[in-house]
Amino acid sequence: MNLDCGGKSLDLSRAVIMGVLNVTPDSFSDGGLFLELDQACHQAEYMLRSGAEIIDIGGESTRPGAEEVSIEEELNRVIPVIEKLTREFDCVVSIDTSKPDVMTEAVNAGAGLINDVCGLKTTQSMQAAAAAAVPVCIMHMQGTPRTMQQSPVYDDVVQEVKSFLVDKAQECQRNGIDKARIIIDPGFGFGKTVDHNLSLLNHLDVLCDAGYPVLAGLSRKSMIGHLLGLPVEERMAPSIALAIKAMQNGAKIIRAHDVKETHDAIRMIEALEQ
Ligand code: 9MG
Repeated sequence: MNLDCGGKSLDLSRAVIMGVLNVTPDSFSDGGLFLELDQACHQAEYMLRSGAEIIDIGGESTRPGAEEVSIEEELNRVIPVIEKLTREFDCVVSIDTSKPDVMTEAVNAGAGLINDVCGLKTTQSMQAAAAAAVPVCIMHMQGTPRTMQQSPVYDDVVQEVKSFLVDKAQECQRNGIDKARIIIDPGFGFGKTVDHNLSLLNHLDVLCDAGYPVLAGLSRKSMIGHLLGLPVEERMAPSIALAIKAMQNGAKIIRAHDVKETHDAIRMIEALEQ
């Protein structure tokens, strides 16, 4: 299955890696390391050389309790990076935002995918994504980034997340977003306890059965800290283990910070399974 990202095609017959590039001063796991334009582009280049096929650029942290950022500030952070990356590299750039104006400007600047952790919650974001005519990743979140980890509750997390995503995908199609442009994502860590995350990961095939490519973002997430007691800077190996599990359960896009290591591990598993 191919995903047409504004002229660049992604082959999703096997799992591809989306490298994380945060251009925020407060991002939870890399602390705004890549704030400067040149540094950001060097990091992106390293991720592309290491096997990333998508670079996901975020100008506002989604970590619980993070400061909100104005549209202007978010645009100032992401647009120069998108322009430089799309000028210099042959890659798919994804814009991690929930703001309709940022979606529009980012796609005008060359972004080929919209990644909205709020799942196109507002009419304006739905309209902006429809007009942008690039693929959209709709993610499930219970609550808001500020409140999401305050006792999330589900009767059946897998079925509830699946039905939210299927309903949302249908709403997207009613609003003019082609089915072939929709990616779904259970939103690991977004309004979920460790048990909820484990159920979703172990039953990811149930989400895949909905008929949309599934994106999994597990890299460096706090569930690793809860399960293994490791700080963020020591979560690479468990993140890779989770990425492999997600791939084996059907995920087609793996969102990762440690691209080279994740890519090598995934390709090795594929080689073993061939
Ligand atoms: C921006 N961001 C942080 N975590 C994420 C996840 O799990 N999925 C997606 N789509 N985006 C994420």
